[in-house]
Amino acid sequence: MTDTVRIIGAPTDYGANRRGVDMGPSAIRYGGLADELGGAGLTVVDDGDVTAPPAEARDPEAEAPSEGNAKFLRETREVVTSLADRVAAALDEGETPLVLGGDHSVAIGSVTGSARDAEIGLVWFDAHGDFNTPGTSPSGNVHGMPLAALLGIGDFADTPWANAAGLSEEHVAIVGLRSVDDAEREAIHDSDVTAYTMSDIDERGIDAVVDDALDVARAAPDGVHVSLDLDWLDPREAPGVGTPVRGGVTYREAHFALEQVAETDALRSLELVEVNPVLDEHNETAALATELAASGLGKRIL
Ligand code: 6HN
Ligand code: MN
Ligand code: MN
Ligand code: MN
Repeated sequence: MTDTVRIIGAPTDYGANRRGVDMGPSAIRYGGLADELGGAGLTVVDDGDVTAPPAEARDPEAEAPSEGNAKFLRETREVVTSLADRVAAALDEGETPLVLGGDHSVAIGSVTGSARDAEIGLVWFDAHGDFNTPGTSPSGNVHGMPLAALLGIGDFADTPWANAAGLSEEHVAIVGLRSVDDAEREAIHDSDVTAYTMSDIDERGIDAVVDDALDVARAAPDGVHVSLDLDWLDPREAPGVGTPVRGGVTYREAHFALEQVAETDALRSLELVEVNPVLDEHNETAALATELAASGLGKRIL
């Protein structure tokens, strides 16, 4: 990665079931992001937010029938298209994009932009598989679908807006799974994605699992995008998320994992998603996100 980080906010909640995650970018900035990154010796440029009108201003019923059981898919498409352009532009300038969500559907834009004219790997730190499609989703929430969208799984096949051309299943690793829907389980098994559950972390330790996940992603020649859903952490450490699941990684495990990311020197782009300040306690999840970003971007203690 380069020493200049470009912050790009994507303030959406179209993809989530709980309102408030659209305030994530503000909360993360307010939580001290620029100071944390500056303290890590990085030059920080803040690009502001991509435009995302509030859900109230949109009509969720106005979907094309082919988009089926997926709420706000059209609005999501608009946001991820402009986000992808911003991410690609930052990379063209030789900067490292840092995307602030917003719900996890924004990853469709971050990864598509990062994979433009490049063959990248992806590490997805999450309690959830995010492997649903409009046809399998139990909720209709697009934040449960971004990985399937990026890989063109199931009814996402041949949807040009969602397919990241420079991303192959063999270069994708999911880490920390503990809440997977039946159809997602099947789709993950049928894919060439590598998936590690919390049990894998219990059994082998965070070091071995994250090393392996990074090896999967680094097999791609042009670097790694890291997508960090804050619900990857245990809700005791990260209460401000819309879909908390008990039994996540600890504060120290999360930091160690992000330090491993920095150590590989393969990071191309990073995103922090699903911080919901309405559900948070004194902005602690947002502040935690800033610390984890600094670790991932190379902060050193000594
Ligand atoms: N996230 N699997 C559930 C669904 O509605 O599809 C939960 C998804 C959560 C997504 O946290 O990014
Ligand atoms: Mn997620
Ligand atoms: Mn999640
Ligand atoms: Mn190691």
